[in-house]
Amino acid sequence: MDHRAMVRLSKRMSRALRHEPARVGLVPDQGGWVPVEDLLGALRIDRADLDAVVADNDKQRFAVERGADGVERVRASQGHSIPVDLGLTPCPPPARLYHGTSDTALDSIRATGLHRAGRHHVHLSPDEATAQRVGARRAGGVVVLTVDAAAMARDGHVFYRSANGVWLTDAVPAGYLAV
Ligand code: HQG
Repeated sequence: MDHRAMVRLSKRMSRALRHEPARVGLVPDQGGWVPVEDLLGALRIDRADLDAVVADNDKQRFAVERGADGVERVRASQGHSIPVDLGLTPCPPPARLYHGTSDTALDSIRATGLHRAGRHHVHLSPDEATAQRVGARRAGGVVVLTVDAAAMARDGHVFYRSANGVWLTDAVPAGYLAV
């Protein structure tokens, strides 16, 4: 598979595992897992292609695990809009985290802080370079906001770290943000 085919398949897998499983006849369990065989059938792909996307994916979006029942399952590590309990345990964050967004969102973010939009959590990056890439997905100029995660943690906000290193929290009030 060439790079473009990998990106295309990664997007189809994201859609099936994070947003619209029913569209392709999948029913993820509470943790968001589906049997690997079911995903292969639903997307009409072979195992080698799935493994290639799971292994090479730039962001390690997907995880494969064998359950106690011997069945191999796959899920997205974060980014869902369907209800899912990822079973993450709260984790003390680094002092600073970063959020990449568009300058067109700045006024609104200054007024109301960061919201989770359609996803389960606000997504924060561990470094500025990653946040830059996240923000570059939006139209407009990229802005990287610095989040005072140390202060948030002190004030009782809970953070989680997904299997692929994305930091998650429910919301970031404007007072903890700096441009
Ligand atoms: C913005 C991708 C106005 C927020 C990425 C963002 C990430 C506000 C957008 C992951 C706002 C939500 C998540 C407010 C937040 N006013 N705009 N008060 N609060 N926003 O896609 O963080 O490729 O749901 O800044 O790389 O961009 O899917 O979140 O622009 O890791 O694996 O509302 O998704 O990963 O957009 O991206 P998103 P995000 P994947």
